[in-house]
Amino acid sequence: MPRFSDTSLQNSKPSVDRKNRKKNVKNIKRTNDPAALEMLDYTIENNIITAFDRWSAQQPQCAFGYQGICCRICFAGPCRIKGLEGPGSMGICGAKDYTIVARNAIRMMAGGASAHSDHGRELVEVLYHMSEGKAPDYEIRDADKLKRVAKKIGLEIEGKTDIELAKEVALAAFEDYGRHTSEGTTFLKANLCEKRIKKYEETDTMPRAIDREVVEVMHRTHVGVDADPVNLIFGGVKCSLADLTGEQISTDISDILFGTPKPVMSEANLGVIEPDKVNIILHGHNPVLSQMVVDTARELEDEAKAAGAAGIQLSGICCTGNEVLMRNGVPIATSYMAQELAIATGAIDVMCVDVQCIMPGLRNVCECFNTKLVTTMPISKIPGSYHFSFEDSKAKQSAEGIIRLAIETYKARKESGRPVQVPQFKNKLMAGFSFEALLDLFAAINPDNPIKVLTDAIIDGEITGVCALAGCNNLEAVYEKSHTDIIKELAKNDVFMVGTGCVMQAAAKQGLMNYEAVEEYAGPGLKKFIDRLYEANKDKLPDKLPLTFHMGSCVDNSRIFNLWTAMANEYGVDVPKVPFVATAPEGMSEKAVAIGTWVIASGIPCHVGAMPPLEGSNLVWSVVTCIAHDVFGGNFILETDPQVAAQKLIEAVKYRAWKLKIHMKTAEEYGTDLCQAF
Ligand code: MSK
Repeated sequence: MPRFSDTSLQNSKPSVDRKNRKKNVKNIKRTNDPAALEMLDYTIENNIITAFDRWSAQQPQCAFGYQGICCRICFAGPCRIKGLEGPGSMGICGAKDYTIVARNAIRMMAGGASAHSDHGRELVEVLYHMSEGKAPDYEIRDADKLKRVAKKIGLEIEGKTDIELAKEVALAAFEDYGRHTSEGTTFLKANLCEKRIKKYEETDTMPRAIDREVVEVMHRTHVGVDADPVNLIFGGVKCSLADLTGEQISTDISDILFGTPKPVMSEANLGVIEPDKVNIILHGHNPVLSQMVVDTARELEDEAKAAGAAGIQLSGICCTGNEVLMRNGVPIATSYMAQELAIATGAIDVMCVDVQCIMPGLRNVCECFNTKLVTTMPISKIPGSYHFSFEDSKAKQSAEGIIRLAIETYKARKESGRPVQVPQFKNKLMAGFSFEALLDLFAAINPDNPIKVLTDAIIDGEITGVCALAGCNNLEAVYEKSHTDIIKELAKNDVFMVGTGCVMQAAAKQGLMNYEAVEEYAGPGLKKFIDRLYEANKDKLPDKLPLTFHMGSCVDNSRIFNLWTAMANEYGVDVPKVPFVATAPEGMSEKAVAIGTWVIASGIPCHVGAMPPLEGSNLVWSVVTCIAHDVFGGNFILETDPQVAAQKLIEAVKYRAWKLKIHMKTAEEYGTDLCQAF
């Protein structure tokens, strides 16, 4: 096989340049999701304004902001870069395009790191309060994971009770937020391979403490501080690795408190809403309250029936949805961009939200349908909504209050006789693939060294490599089409896919997370691999295995990081040599920017399909698409066409597998150590 089968793809520029990215702004039906399309007909007909209308109203968007060359950091501005030369080529302070683009980008990383790690901090507080007897509704649901995490971060576990250990784990996590020394964050270092630790130490990108790195980014981007784009970006990398620390803490502690996910069956898309039941949507990110609602809903089923309902139907949106799907099989209603369309069905009694990715626009749609919008976190309120303040000392009481409000709203809905419009689209799915659950599948084939099942499948050519699917929705692309196009193309080319976040909700909703999709889309090698895993595990699985393996919410990208680290350790190489790629076909949030950055700093090529605001500086563009590869082994692939993007990802993963195989073969043939310099 040649080094690259198509060298035209080895170009850091996107296939369509900025000026030729044409969008039909009058057609707001920008999706391939049949349920969303039906609801858009309904909202258009009934003058209900949603994100799809607002996207159209925002066109054309500001070209300066789109390219990242608008600076609003001080109020001498806003300044824009208006040309290549003269005074208009700089901000008032003299900041050039590269400084402005780099500052804006790393402020996004700090925003993302704050969100993920503050989510983690809530969990650490619950764990700590539980260990002190101050959060009586919580318990340790996975004591084995508690011990594994404790051991991994270097705690002595012998002779300690689970509660004692929980407290020590919580204290170690708190330390990662506010350490004043510079040895690096514990939860990150404990999960990195040796070569990455060295890399981050050499490049001064090892995060010292989460809060400190966020503060440092805010400081260095203040007017009149750091103007060097490369220095700024390295600061952003350090902050993004602090984000990864926060994600690892979130995942580990969620699993300890609520259980480590195992394969579970469910359904996805708006068809999961059942008008004759009390419908509660759980939306946001943090499972501390939503898990309590799930547990309490089972207990209050009879109250719902006494109110005339057929029961309580919970469903999820965004990553709270992913959390309760992974652990409890709660169905997915829809993903980020269609959150208002779920309310427009008229069948939702309560939408309970916590933090992140909650559109303020929900409020107006709720008003049309008498849906109660319930906010639960002190930092996340929406004018006109109900607020049930979450406190971990009385979590169950809050959950009961929310469910009873939904029962009352159901009664009013039925009495009003208001018609509902629930699209009859839904698909079967299998989710619940934590890192541990994946290893468990592999262990049925190789109990002594489970990860070898995956690494060998690549070396033997059964599968091409692995791709992480991650990220959001962005109407810059056609909602969910980029996700589904890329998944189908990767499947055809035998790429094993794991994923998190809203991309996995697209996969689930559109029937790409079940075995039927394996039969329809998988190439022969991928199908053989998935069938082989199923055959070895069929006694303990609820169904045949899916095409795409759902690993959880945004913070659970840490599970994917654990997977590629295990693969690197098994191959005996650093991560940049592992045949692994990543894609965020519709990246949108600051969290996605932070994730993408630590993905490339881990040594993984990362595609982003909605253009981040970087095109205003050729220098910054070349740092993130090319130089990052030289330093960290990973780089961004910024490509808006999903078909071209899929080909670029396939080329990248094939090239890595090709190189690894050659070096492994050579080492074997000559009885030498595996070369580390390729
Ligand atoms: S919810 S961050 S839109 S994945 Fe995690 Fe979806 Fe992106 Fe929010």
